[in-house]
Amino acid sequence: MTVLLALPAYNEEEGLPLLLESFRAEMERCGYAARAVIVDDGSEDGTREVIGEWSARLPIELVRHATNRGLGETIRDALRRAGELAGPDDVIVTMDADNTHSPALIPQMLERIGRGSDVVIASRYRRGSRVVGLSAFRHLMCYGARALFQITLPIRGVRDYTCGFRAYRAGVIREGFEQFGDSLVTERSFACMAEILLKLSRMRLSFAEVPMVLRYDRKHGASKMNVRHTVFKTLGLMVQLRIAGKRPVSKAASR
Ligand SMILES: Nc1nc2c(ncn2[C@@H]2O[C@H](COP(=O)(O)OP(=O)(O)O)[C@@H](O)[C@H]2O)c(=O)[nH]1
Ligand SMILES: [Mg+2]
Repeated sequence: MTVLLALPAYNEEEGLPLLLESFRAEMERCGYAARAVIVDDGSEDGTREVIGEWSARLPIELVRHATNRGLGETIRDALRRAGELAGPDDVIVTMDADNTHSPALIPQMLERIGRGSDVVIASRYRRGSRVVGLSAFRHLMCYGARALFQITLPIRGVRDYTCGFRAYRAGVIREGFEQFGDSLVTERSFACMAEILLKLSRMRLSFAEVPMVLRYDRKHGASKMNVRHTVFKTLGLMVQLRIAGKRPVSKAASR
């Protein structure tokens, strides 16, 4: 089994090397084969150089966007490429590239996949979860999103719809693209994380969560999330998917 790390990266020269080092060390400690797909979304800082340096220490496939296209297209390209590269027993892990998520949680996520889950979310809303360093305002926004999603579009086993730290059985991602094509991810904004989950939930999968400690205090620089825009887009997504219903959707019907 290989762990394929699929990373969206936009101007992450500070966090990315720290994340890659702890990922590599954790995979080595547990004896997992590891590789990474990193989509550099038109970064203007040293992200590309960091990836170049790290390619000698970890098998990395770099996908480059010439200009900044936003998280949606970036995570879509990362997942699609990881799905193409993955073998049948492999696991695809997505994380933020800003070193606020800890790879030490990956073995627990893999264990849940080993026990039959298809998608495992590192969740901020389980016993033992903790969020360090996030503003009260962002807390409130995240909590509001959680409450609204759980009421309007519940998925069994899911409380954290928006966190970017997840493990997917590789076949789930391949099947997701077969079913939905590019429309697996249509949101450009941060709302794409919820969109992916809600679309996959139409495929009769098993979802699980493990408690995460989010170390937002480790973040270098400001968040790239435009909160107002994200709230607006997220509400739009809720309405759209709520109207579409939760029935299984074929590729043709989802276009
Ligand atoms: N491709 C792309 N990735 C982005 C963009 N903005 C943020 N990201 C990536 O998305 C992830 C989440 O962004 P981040 O700033 O950590 O958001 P926060 O943790 O919610 O405040 C990180 O890996 C970023 O590099 C963007 O415009 N394009
Ligand atoms: Mg982050």
